Amino acid sequence: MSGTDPQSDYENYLDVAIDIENMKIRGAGKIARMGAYALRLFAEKYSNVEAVYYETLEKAAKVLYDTRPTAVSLENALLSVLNYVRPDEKLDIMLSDTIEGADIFIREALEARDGLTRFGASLIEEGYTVHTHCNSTAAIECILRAHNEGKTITVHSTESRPRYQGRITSRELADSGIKVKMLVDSAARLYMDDADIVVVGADTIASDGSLFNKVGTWQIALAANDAGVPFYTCAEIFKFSPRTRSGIETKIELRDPGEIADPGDFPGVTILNPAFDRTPASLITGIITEQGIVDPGDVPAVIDRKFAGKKVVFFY
Ligand code: RUB
Repeated sequence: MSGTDPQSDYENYLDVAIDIENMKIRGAGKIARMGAYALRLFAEKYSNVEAVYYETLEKAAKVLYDTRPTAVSLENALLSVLNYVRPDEKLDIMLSDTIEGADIFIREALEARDGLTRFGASLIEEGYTVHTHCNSTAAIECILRAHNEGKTITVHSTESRPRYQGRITSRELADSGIKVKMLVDSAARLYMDDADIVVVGADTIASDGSLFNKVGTWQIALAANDAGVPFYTCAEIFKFSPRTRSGIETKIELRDPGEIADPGDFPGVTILNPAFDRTPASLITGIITEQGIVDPGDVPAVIDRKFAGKKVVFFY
């Protein structure tokens, strides 16, 4: 999960796509950086002088986009590279622009994540119990920063069935010396009375201020609301969805039922495996970004500022 992830050993952009799809590469921030890196790789290895480069680049971006359609971070990373390349340029310029566009996105994405931790950590006070869900690097970095500032913190970490990313979070925070209590997802309400704040990650912030994040987040937000606990999501602004401004909805990724149980053991049963859910704006206290804490009602203005003049609908 470090800042060095894109310098990995991949030979081909398709291998990156495969590993995003099978979740070897996961988490909204990381898949975005690796998506940009995959287009960089595409340009580095490009040898097909017969084809129209920009069209093949768009096709490669579409293949990458289709791997995890809920996280707008990936889509925005790909758009950011595509927007950086001018289709009427000479091939060598387009190739070097693809590489430069990817590098810029990756650098700015990491800066954004680092930037938001200042605001996230300031919300976590001495002696707080923080509830988090799944495995969000942005949320973890906020918690670690508060811990490194000398605050004594306890973390409640829901394990996040079926892929158990919450276990990664629990180990990571415990290894850093933070007191962690891990609970099954369905115990979230039971222990919410002991929490002071909820801090989770984000795959997409839609224009109505709602949050798409790991399935179970919505229930945690409802539990927090019921218990009077503030609920925050960490979202670098590249996780805000400009396309939802024009009414194109965010799809919830449905994954293989086999991740939950062997369908052969349940004849006649349909196993549902949504990877994400949508938490409405009314349950969100604030969105922790690199620009400060954003009120869900201010999301359209943030989107309009960030994406002004950019082409934002490619894959629909
Ligand atoms: C991970 C998840 C994370 C967000 C944010 O889901 O929902 O909360 O992606 O992560 P999955 P980050 O494991 O299915 O990718 O803060 O690291 O960008």
